[in-house]
Amino acid sequence: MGKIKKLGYTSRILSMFVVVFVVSAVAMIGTATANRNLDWGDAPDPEYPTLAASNGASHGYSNYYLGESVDFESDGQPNPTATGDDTGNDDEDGVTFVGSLTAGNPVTVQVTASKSGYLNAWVDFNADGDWGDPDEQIFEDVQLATGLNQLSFDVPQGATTGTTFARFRFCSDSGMCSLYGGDADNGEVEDYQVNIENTEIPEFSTIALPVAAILGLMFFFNHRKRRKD
Ligand SMILES: [Ca+2]
Ligand SMILES: [Ca+2]
Ligand SMILES: [Ca+2]
Ligand SMILES: [Ca+2]
Repeated sequence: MGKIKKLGYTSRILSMFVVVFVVSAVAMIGTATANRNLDWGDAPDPEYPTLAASNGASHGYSNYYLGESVDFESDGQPNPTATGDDTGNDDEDGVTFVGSLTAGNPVTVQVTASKSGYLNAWVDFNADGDWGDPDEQIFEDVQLATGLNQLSFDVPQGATTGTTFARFRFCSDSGMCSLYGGDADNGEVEDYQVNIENTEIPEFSTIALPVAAILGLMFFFNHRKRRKD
């Protein structure tokens, strides 16, 4: 009986130790999560998911970033021009559009990566406040090399002319930041205001005069040449 009683006492001590260990481990994980330094976007919210309350994009602070640097914020930094993260240390420095965005045409974009990793990006081509419409994801887990990467994407024929917004997310692994909202273990999010320019053919009156002038000059010189002959 004494032995059984002793075993019961030992197992109670062991159980208590296990409970204390598990509770401490959970508390430590919770503290680590709460204290993570995160990078957030700055596209206007609403409509775009930028703030934590809107399931905005966030990335654990790491050595995977776009451009020359990444900083961390306590929450998204939305403003009307997607420049809320540019104050102080401007870390929105990894993406350069070469030339203008025009409907139906390709655009070159230069993206600088701190390490080899994966890029996902979106442009709100119909300017309806989301990046969820068909063809709005312009890069899907595209592997980047360390340094400068020259990429291109097509602006859809039906893209809405005017101001809209783009989001670029970069991280270490494929699939880690393939959605435009939500948390990723590492990397960076950079949001940009972009302009889709008008490609309409100029009105007849604006092209008729130069064309008439050229034709007139051609006729004049041709006429003079024939008189000399
Ligand atoms: Ca930042
Ligand atoms: Ca950056
Ligand atoms: Ca959209
Ligand atoms: Ca920005």
